[in-house]
Amino acid sequence: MTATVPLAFERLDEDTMRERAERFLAVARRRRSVRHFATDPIPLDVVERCIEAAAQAPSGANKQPWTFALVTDPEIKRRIRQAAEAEEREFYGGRAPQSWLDDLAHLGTDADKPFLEEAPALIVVFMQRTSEEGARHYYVHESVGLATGFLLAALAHAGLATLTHTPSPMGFLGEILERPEHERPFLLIPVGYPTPDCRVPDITRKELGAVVVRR
Ligand code: IYR
Repeated sequence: MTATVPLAFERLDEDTMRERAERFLAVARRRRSVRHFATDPIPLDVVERCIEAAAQAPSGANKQPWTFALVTDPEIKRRIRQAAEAEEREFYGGRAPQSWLDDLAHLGTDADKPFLEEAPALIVVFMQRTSEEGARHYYVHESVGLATGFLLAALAHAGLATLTHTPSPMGFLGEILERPEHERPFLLIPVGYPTPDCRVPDITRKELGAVVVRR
């Protein structure tokens, strides 16, 4: 048993709780996946603070099985774009079953991924399947998923746009970013400002009644 410390927890009055829940819901509602990024620079110190927020997520046995590669080097972004587009051409050109392509049609996506160069930063989230020494990690997908959720929320809250991009397969990210064998790419997240004329698909989220069951 490790030593314990007093919990830092503030009980809020209910009106304050409601106000904060509403404000966070507004941030979550406004967040949309963006595929058209301005090339304007972004404050990287803000992005780093958001990565720190992500790294506060709970994880199996507190192993914190994640690495965030923050990529701003134009040459590395170019290599990532080239490799991603090569995989995506295979995906759109026959690897994906027609039913999958049908499900994506309303998003208007294709194999061209200019945002991988246009966005001023890419965050590549890696999951550590084991520790560097080969010790066991637990609930790795759940843990890294939680940290990634924290990251997307923190970036949206800080005023930055993101895309959750999953070129498949994405083993090339470990190679280009020279990550060790025990790490596997989890998600590729372009970060930046949307272009002024950015448009997004006209989609909606399910209403509360469709996602909650009360017992
Ligand atoms: N990885 C491809 C295809 C794609 C798959 C899903 I599921 C999406 O929600 C969106 C796209 C691409 O990025 O184009």
